[in-house]
Amino acid sequence: MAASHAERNGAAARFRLARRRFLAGGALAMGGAALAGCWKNANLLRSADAHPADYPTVAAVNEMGRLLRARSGGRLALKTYAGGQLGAEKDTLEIAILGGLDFTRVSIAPLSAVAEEAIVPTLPFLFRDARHMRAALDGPPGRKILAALEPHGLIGLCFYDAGARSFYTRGRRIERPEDLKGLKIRVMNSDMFVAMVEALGGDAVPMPYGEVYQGMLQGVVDGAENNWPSYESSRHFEVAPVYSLTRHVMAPEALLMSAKRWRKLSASDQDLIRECAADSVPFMRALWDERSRQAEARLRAAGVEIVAPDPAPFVEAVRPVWDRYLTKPALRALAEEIRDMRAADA
Ligand code: GTR
Repeated sequence: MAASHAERNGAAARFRLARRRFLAGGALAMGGAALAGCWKNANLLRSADAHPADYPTVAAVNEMGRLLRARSGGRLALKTYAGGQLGAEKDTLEIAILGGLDFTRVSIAPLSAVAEEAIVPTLPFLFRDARHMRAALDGPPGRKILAALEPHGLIGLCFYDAGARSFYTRGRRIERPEDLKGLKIRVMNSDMFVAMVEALGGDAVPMPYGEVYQGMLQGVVDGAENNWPSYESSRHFEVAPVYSLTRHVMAPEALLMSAKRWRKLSASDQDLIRECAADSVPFMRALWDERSRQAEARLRAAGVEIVAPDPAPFVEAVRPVWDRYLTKPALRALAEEIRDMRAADA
């Protein structure tokens, strides 16, 4: 059904507000400038990651750095600051936009406040499986989404896998959407995630990843949602040992470069960076598949209680979220282009 003018205006206003909120950070702007001042070696590029050093996203960016160093004859190098050392994803994004950080690897979810196109791959139940997701992101839809970031100060280099996210709680089994009622569920910094959890009946609490363990321990939130590898490496399973396989979102990761830094590079170095980023993707996917299998096996062995709900009522409950975020015809067309990819293409 076509969205009314009022609905379209409402969505646009919500987006502008989210974007303003996102970019309003005086202290961070100063932090960014200070960080930029420390960068002595112009050929050493820095990247940030919320995950620990052994996580597949960090390994993939390190692999990209290895390729970059080798292919530039040692002229360009890349260092990753893992474990959230440079701040939460929202902060590193902001610092990269301001030019204080060269790269950042983040979930695509907080980018929804930067460019509306980034909302599309975070829509619930958009991708059928990993194969569909990879085909969509490697193809024209993925290229459109990465290119949409450029006017907002970020060069979208590539997507990495992040599997499917499922809910986990301190005790309640989530078998039907009603089971989320009255539960405070931590979500990433994304209005779409807030809307999704609310559509399912839960109370959404946006919170940086690094604070979730304590948040659950202290009962500030009752649960969260994430993929197997993050659920394991963050040790969230220790405080929230009931994992319900809702697989509601397959929001990918993105590797981004600061457009300010990008513009200072020669065209050939820009090409080289794009090429090395693209070549790190198959490396990451192989690591990801292996890590997901291992994490699931280790969590099962550790005694996590696993619930396998029927997805149908969850799919039904989040339908209004699609309508709410796809009021612009171009965004709806992008989502439908992905949804309708034939099995042969995906
Ligand atoms: C992980 C993702 C991180 C971060 C985290 C979160 O799956 O890899 O980039 O976004 O989820 O929930 O904040």
